[in-house]
Amino acid sequence: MNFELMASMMCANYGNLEKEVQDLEEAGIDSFHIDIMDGRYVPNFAMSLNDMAYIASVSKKPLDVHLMIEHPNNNIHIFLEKLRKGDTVYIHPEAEYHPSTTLQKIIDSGMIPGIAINPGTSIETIYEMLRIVKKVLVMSVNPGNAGQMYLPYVGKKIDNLLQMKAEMHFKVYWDGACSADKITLFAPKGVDGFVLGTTLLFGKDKPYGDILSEIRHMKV
Ligand code: S6P
Ligand code: MG
Repeated sequence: MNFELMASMMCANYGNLEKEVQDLEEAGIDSFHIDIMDGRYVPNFAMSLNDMAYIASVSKKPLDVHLMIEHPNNNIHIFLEKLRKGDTVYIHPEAEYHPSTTLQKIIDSGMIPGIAINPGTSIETIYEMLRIVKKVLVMSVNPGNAGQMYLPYVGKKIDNLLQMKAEMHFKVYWDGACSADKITLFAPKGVDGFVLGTTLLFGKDKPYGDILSEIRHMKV
């Protein structure tokens, strides 16, 4: 079964970020998930513009930039300038008056446009945007922190989105409290990728390579 695995870099060891990036690349990670927070849209500050730019400069792997910031249209160009063509940028539609304008900026700059949808956001409110974006990042925890509990009501929304993805041409990604049982259940249903944080990848007594290889060899 083919699915992507992304490393949630806010969970990485900042004592040696370069080594973390190298180790994850050697372990076979598909992309680096970068959680940018502004302390307003979410009650936390995680990674910064400079963290993102640094990882973009030391890795050839794609970046998966998750903007948890208010009104991204005001300053998204600062992020886009530091990315490489083909990187993905997700915005939260609730954080913007005109999210389709912001998504167009992402497209025009050669990046892959995505939306991140919160546990409490229903598909109906973002329906038209599903025709614009290439990726939908479904939050299975409330945005703002790593290490939270999975919110089970999100599963039904993912099932519903998966019904629509072929006709509307988007991919579906999982973000939050991703455990092995979620991958074995949702990869066969059609979820295209999973963001791995403290639940499955970081802070364990095993090398990243062993963890990623176990995930890829799980029976799904
Ligand atoms: C949360 C953020 C996520 C987390 C990830 C951490 O606001 O968007 O990307 O970093 O969920 O994973 P875990 O396994 O610690 O929940
Ligand atoms: Mg995220």
